[in-house]
Amino acid sequence: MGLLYGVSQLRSRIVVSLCALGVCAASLLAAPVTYAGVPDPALSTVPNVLAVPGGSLNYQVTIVGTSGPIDSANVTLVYSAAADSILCWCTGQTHPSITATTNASGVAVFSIKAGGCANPAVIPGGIAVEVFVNSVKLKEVGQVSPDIVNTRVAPCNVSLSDAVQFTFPLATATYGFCFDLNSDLAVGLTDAVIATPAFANALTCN
Ligand SMILES: [Ca+2]
Ligand SMILES: [Ca+2]
Repeated sequence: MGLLYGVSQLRSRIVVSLCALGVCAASLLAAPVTYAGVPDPALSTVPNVLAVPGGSLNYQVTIVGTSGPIDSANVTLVYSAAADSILCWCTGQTHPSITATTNASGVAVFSIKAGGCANPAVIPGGIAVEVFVNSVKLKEVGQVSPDIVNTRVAPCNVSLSDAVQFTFPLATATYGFCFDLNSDLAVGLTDAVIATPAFANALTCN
């Protein structure tokens, strides 16, 4: 923020100086200031983290700046201590920080081997997952998973108890943070499509 303010100030000073010399040009005043490679939260797509025991569901983010998609950006998910402690982590899954890199379309794909739901609204401190792009914080999100009844210690598993929890919200399109697997702020068929294979295959991990 300090750097952006500094650049803006400097530009203002240059404009004032040139105006004082009588060469103040409308085009100079109207010159757009863009910062290539700086992610814009409003243009980027960062849904709640989707995780499942075994990691067979992809979690995808798209990082976009004012100049378009940002290639080769380092995207890091940082779980708060509170969230980290209530989720179920498969052995071998690094945490609380997980990193992936964007491609030319600005897309970074994670395959997170974990279970459990982390709703920031009900977590001590109010933060579940912070999303950093090239070390700059872009957004705070939560985590969702078909493994909603989670054991908190491996083995993590998707079983009948999880399916039972999902049945009513999916059947009645009743919104709940933990049941909205695709982060569209609704619970329905698209979430069922994501969850059903996890239930059918009883996904698990040690
Ligand atoms: Ca479970
Ligand atoms: Ca949904």
